[in-house]
Amino acid sequence: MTSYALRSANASPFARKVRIAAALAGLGDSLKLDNVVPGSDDDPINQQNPLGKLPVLLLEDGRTIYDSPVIVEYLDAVAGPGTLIPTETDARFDALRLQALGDGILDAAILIVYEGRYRPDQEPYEPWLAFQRGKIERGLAALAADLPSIDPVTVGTITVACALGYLDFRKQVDWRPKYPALVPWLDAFAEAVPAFEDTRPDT
Ligand SMILES: N[C@@H](CCC(=O)N[C@@H](CS)C(=O)NCC(=O)O)C(=O)O
Repeated sequence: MTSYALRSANASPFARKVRIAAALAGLGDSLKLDNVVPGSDDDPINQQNPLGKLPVLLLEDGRTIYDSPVIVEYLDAVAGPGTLIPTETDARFDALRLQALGDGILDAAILIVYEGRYRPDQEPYEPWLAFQRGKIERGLAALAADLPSIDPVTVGTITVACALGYLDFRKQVDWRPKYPALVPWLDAFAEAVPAFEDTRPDT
C-alpha cells in the first residue's frame, strides 16, 4: 500500500482539513502524521516547502506537495476524481470557492494568533486585529446567509468546518451566538463526518 507522510501539527486547521479529506477519500490509513518541530533549525520543513508552512504531503518518490488545496486536489485524483471535489463544473466551482472562503477565514484567524505570538514584547495592534476580524465576520455572515449543503461532503464544507473548529479552539471570534445558524450546521457536519471529531486538536 502506498504511504504518505503529512508534515503536520496537532492544532493546525489546514492539516486537519487534509486529514479529514484523506479519511473521506479512504486514504486515512495511508497517511502517517509527522509533526513539525516548531522553531527548530533541524526540522526540514523549509526544504520541503520553501514557504516554511504546513501541511506538506511527502510522496514515496521524494516529491513534496503543498499547500492544503493542492494536497486535497492530489488526494482527489488518487481516490478518483469527484471524491472530494465535484467534477461537474458548477458544483466544482461552488466547492472550490467555498474552500477559498474557509481558507481565507483561517488565514485571518491565524494572523490574529500570530500578532500575539510573533510580537510578544508589544501590545497587539488593535486596528490590525479588527481588520482581520472583519474578514472572519463577513465570511461567517455569508455562510450563515446561505448554508452550504453537506450532501455530498466536499473540500468546501470540510474547510468551513475546520474554520469553525479553529475559531472554537482559539476564540478569535465568538461566532456561536452571533451566527446561530452555523451551530446546527457544524453539528450536522460532525455527525456526517466522524473524522472531524477524530481530528479535534487537544492542546
Ligand atoms: N495556504 C496554506 C496555509 C498554511 C498555513 O498557514 N499553515 C500554518 C500552520 S496552520 C503555518 O505553517 N504557519 C507558519 C508560517 O506562516 O510560517 C495551506 O492551505 O496549506
